[in-house]
Parts: sequence; structure tokens; C-alpha cells
Amino acid sequence: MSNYHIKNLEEYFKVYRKSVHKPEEFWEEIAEEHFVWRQRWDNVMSFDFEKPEIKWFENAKLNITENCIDRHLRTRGDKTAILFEPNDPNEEAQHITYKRLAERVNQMANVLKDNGVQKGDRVCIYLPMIPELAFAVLACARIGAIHSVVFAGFSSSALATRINDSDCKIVLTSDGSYRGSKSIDLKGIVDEALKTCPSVKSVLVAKRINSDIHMEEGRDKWLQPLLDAASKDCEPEIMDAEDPLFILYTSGSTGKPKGMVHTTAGYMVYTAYTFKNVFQYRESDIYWCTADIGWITGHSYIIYGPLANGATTVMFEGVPSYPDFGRFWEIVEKHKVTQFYTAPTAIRALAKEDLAYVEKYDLSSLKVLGSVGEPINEEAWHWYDDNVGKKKSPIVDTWWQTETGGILISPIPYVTPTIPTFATLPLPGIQPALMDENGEEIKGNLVEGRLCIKFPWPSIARTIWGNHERYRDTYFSAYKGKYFTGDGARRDAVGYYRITGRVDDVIIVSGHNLGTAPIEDAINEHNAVAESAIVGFPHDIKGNALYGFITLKETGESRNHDNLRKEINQLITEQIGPIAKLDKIQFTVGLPKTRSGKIMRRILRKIACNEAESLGDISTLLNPEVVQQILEERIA
Ligand code: 7RM
Repeated sequence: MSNYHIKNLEEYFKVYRKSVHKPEEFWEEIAEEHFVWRQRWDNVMSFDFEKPEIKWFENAKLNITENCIDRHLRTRGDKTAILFEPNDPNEEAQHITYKRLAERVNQMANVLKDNGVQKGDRVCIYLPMIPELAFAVLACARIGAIHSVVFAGFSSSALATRINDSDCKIVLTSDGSYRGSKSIDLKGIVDEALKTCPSVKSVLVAKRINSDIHMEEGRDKWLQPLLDAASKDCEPEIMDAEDPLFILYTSGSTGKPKGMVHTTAGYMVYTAYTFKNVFQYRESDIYWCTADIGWITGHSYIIYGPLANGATTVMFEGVPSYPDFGRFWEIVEKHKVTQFYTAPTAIRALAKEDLAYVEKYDLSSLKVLGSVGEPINEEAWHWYDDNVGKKKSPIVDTWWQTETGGILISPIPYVTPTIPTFATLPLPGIQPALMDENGEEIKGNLVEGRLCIKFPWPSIARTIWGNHERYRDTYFSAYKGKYFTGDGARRDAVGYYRITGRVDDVIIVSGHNLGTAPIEDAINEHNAVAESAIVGFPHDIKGNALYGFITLKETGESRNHDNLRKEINQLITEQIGPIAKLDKIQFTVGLPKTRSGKIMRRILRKIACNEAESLGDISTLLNPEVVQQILEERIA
């Protein structure tokens, strides 16, 4: 069991050193002991960051579903693999055992084959968080088709762009989806998108909301009857270690979305290893990640990582606010969840509400709390620690990206002492470097710079679908021989990392480099503030000045806004210094966010700079309607 499960800090350092000095030996041992291979690799890894070309477990043969499903059947056949919790708390949860998962995935795989899907074909999955989504993802992997999951909250034009970029042959969708008290006409969105998608020959439609929808003759088929009729046996396709497993689109700051390509063996090994350690996973745990499978977090830490470990993974269809703001905590109590993994945006939204929603439920099953997606501000960290973890569950602030496939910097709970807002230490196999403006690595501690990774890890994305040059330019050209993350970070006196945010979130005011995150942290400490976002705008004297967009908590009584502005600037002065005071403060109904909950500072920046005519496509936002209101109330 050598390196696989880290149990104390001393062991972490030992394992980490080994992973740096003998990376091949390190990963080889893990790959050998914990997975099923059809053929062994010839070479653990090779890489060239100039080309760039990265290969792990060269010439090994495997199928990831054999590792995530089949091999568990003998010992865990009756264990729950996927615990499906529906949108409506009155609808019964489904305990899908490993045995049942095997049957459903094989049936789905056979349905895909019957509909002409072959190894290497791209399959677009546009489904809500229902079991069929997980079956579809795994069924693609079973037959060697490349899944491209598109978050089922994206518009028809966003969907069409993604389908066309990778020429998907088939789309899997549903008649509709439930989101809280609303239902959404997914099939209508697909129909609209497909008007401009010539590559799509068929659509398989899962029934979820029983709505009356249009079925296109010769193109659309109901999924469940086909599933039920299909054979429960399907031999796994034997894949090469470097065969693509999936494409997942991530939006860049400019240009069209990038189809990040992840391959099979390295992705499997890394997500399994990090799941085990970052969540200190044990056999009887009930693990819950609240992300949508439409994001990388859902791919790696709802599906592949947990299932590769034979875990029980909760899949939640609904939203945190329905039927009320206690929904998350109700589910934790009901299923005795042991690990709970969510995003700062969800924590902040829930922290705005009455504490009674949390206090009502028994959360004593929790052992580990996770955070991902954005820097977690100190306020939110403490709220999470105090009220959810009752100061007993370590918080793992996990830093990673769609491109990295798995978590790169994170505490290991009960091993790494945590500090609020610090992602702490690199996981084994990860070699971070901080870079200065001149492209030199900044050595030593108590420094700040741009975060790069110096050496490949198994789950790094291998290319951008159809555009290898863009892959090289985006990630490997800024700093020679290094992967550039696009994030800034600080390294403290003991070597802990604090991610300060995207480097395009750095604003230079009167020659001072100000990261937006610490300023926002200071603002968020004000007890009337729910959320904030800071951007820069041109200023005659300072070069740039700061514009704050601030959402207040629903406190009932309306407070004097001018007093609030003073108090907020006072807080900033105390915590950062007068240089970081805001010139303009606009109180807003909400902040524009991506569907995965990241604040879109780019849009706020345009508004602050009075460039609103070039806002770009805002239809993929979670809340496009707030943009109009913010525009109307803009401070000139
Ligand atoms: C997993 C995911 C990636 C970007 C990344 C960061 C930010 C993610 C943290 C974080 C601070 C964290 N993939 N980010 N996690 N920043 N602390 N723990 O979110 O591709 O959608 O986004 O998200 O800027 O580069 S992603």
C-alpha cells in the first residue's frame, strides 16, 4: 500500500520528495498496485514542453470502466455506487449499486453502438444531473467513444458551438430538467441548437419531466425503452493509455471555448489517487460533491475518482435553495454524508441566509469539507468551518483547473494543518514555481508571482481539440519549459500557497500591484456585505482606480449607503492600506457569474470602464439579467 494513502505530515514530506526525485518510480508503484491493466506500459512517462507532447504509461492498455465498475463487482456488487438524490425531496433517493451500474452502463453502451457510435466518435451529452448522465459518460468510456459533456444550463448557441467544434455524431439529452421549483425545456434548446449542427445524426432523449415535446422523425428516439431492451453485457473496448477519454470545454478570457482533451490512463491514476488522499476516503464513507457533472469537478470527483476507489458518490439533481436554504444540510443528515465538497459561491449564498437553516440538521457525520472553484474568502471559510464543520472538520481548499484534470494544490485533511484562504501544499507529483515579470523563477519563501508547474503530472490535458497551437500558446509559451496556469499565487514563510486569483485580476493602482482577492476579503468582512467584486478603471492620476460592485445581505432594514461606503473603505484601509480604497462603490442586486459560479470580472470591468457596448456574449451567464440592472445603476 506504499505511497497510495498518506497518513501523517512526515509521510507527506517523504512521499512528496520521492515524487519529485523519482517521479517515474513514484507513479509506477501507484499504477501497478491499484488498477487493472490489460497490458503494462513500456515507459512510465515522456514529455516535451516545447512541442508540447506529454505521455503517461506509454503503450499500456486498459479500459477505465473496468477500473471504475467491473473490478468492484466481486467485493462491492451490492454497495451503492451512485446515490441519486432528486430535486424534489419527496421523491425517493435511488441507491444504484455497483451491480446495477454495470448493467445500466453496458445497456447504454449497447444503445450507443446500435445508434452507430464507434470508438473515437464524439458524443455530446446535454443532460441534467440524473443517473442517465452518469451512465452515458461511463458508456462512452466503455466503448472508447469520446464524451463531451455540455452543462445543461448552457444556451442553444453555446451548445451548438461546442457540438460543432468537435463534430459530435449524436446528442444525449432529456425532455427537460428540474431546477428547484422550475422546469427547463432542454429538448427545445437542443432542437434550436441542431438547426446549425450538421454532424448530428441522432438524438437520444431521456424522459425526466414528462413534458410534451417535439420528436423529430428519423432523428430522435426515447432513451429508456432502448436501455431496458438492450443487453446487459458489453465487453469493454481495450484502449491505449493515451487515447482520448473526453473533451471538456472551458471558456478562455477571449475567443471561443477551448475543448480540453483528457486521455485515459494518466487521468484515471491521478483522479483516483487525489480523491483517496484529498478526501481521506475510507470504505464506508458517503461522499458528496455538489458540482454539476458538466464541469471538470463533476467529471473527476463525482464520477471517475470516487468510482475508481469503489466509493459511494452522491449525485444531487437540485439546487441549494429548494425547497429552502436548508436543502444541502438536510441531505447531509439524511444520507450521513462524510465528505462534502462545494464552491465558495454556494457557501457565500448560504451564509447570507438564516443560521437556523444549518442548525436544524445533524451534521455530525461530516469528516472533511472541501472548497473549489475560486479563492475562498476568509469570511466564507470561517462560516463554513464554524457552522458546517463545527470546527471539527478540516477544510480542504483545493486548487486546480479544467486543464489539470485533478487537484494540484490542497491540504490533506488530518495531515496538513490548514490556514484560511490557503490551498497550502502541492500534492505529490506537483512541482509549482512562482515566476516574476522577467520570466525568472522566484525562489525562497514569502514571495508572490505567477503560478507555473515545472513538471508534468499524469492528468494534465494533452491538447485543445483541433487546435494544438492554441494549446501551446496558451499554456506553454509564457514561460519556457513550464505550464502556465494563468493564476497568481503567494508562498508564505512555511511554503504554503495562497492562490490570489487569475493574474488578469491584478490591478495596478499608483504603481502598486493590487490583487482583487485580498481587497474583496476585507470588504466581505463587513457584516452587511454578502459578496463583492473589484475591478480597475482608468484614472488620470493613479493610472487605475478601483471600482467595487457589492451585494448586500438581505438584512431587512435598509442601511444608509453613504455610511456603508465609509465603513467599507475604513475596513480596506485597516486591512490593506489606504492605497486600496475604492473610488466608486456600487451596491448591486447580484454579481454576474458563470454557470459554475465564478464571478465574471471581465464584464464588470467593461461596465466600470464605460465600454458596455462591447460586453460580448452574456447569454452563457448564470444571471444575465443582473447585467442590465448594474449597467443602469452604474456610477459615472
Ligand atoms: C476546478 C475548477 C479554474 C480556475 C483556476 C483558479 C480558480 C479553482 C481554486 C481557484 C483559488 C481555489 N476548474 N480556482 N479552485 N482559485 N482557490 N481553491 O474550478 O477550469 O473551472 O477553473 O478557477 O483561477 O485557474 S476551472
